[in-house]
Amino acid sequence: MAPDLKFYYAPGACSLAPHILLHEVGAKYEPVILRIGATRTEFPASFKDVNPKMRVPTIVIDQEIITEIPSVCTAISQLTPSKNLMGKPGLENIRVLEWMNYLSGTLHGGGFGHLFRPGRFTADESSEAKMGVEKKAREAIGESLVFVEGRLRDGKWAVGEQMTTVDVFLLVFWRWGVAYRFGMEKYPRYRALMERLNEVESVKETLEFEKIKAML
Ligand SMILES: N[C@@H](CCC(=O)N[C@@H](CS)C(=O)NCC(=O)O)C(=O)O
Repeated sequence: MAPDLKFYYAPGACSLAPHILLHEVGAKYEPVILRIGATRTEFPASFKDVNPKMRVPTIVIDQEIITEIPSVCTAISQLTPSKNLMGKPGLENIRVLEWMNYLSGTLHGGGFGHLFRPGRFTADESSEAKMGVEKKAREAIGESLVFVEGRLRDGKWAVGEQMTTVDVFLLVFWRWGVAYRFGMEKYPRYRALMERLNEVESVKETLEFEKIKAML
C-alpha cells in the first residue's frame, strides 16, 4: 500500500529540493504550504507540534516525522529505490552524501542561513553587527559557489549519469544566488546544469506548483 504522505514546504525555500523529488517519484502527498517572510518567519505556532525546530522541509510518512533536507530527500528517494535519487549504492551514494552534507551544512547553514537571518548569529542587536554577519556570509557563500563550480563536470549531472538529489538541491542555491545577486554568470557549469534540470518534467511541475520561476 502507498504510504500516507504529508509535506510541509514554503515556496522557493530549501524545501523545493525534496518537493521536486516527490514529483519525480510520482508520490501522492498532502501539501501544506507555509510562508517565510523577508525578515521574520510566519509559521503558525501549531507547526511546533509537528517540527519543534520550526523549519521546512518536514515530511510525515505514515505518521513518522522526518526533518532535515538530507534525511527528507533520502526518505523520498526510498519510495522509489529504482530511481537511485541518492545515487547508485556504493561510491555514487557516498558522493551524494558528501555533497548533501556540504550543501546543507556549509552553503545553506553557514552561508545563506547567516545572510537571511543575521540577527541569529550576533548578540549585538545593532544594524552594524548584523551587516557584519551578512558581509561574512556573502564571502562564505561566494567561496562555496566557486567550490561548487569547480566540482561540477561539463555537461554532466553532479554525481553519476543521472539526476540525483544533489542537482535539485543545487537549484535552490542557484535561485537564491540570482535573487541575492551573487553574479551567477561567473559559474557556467553550474548554469548549464540548471538549464538541463529545467527541462526535467518533475522540476517544471514543481516550479509551477510552487508558482515560482527557475531564474535562469
Ligand atoms: N537544517 C535544516 C534547515 C532548514 C531551514 O533552515 N529551512 C528554512 C527554509 S530554507 C526555514 O524553515 N526557515 C524558517 C526560519 O528560519 O525561521 C534542513 O536541512 O532542513
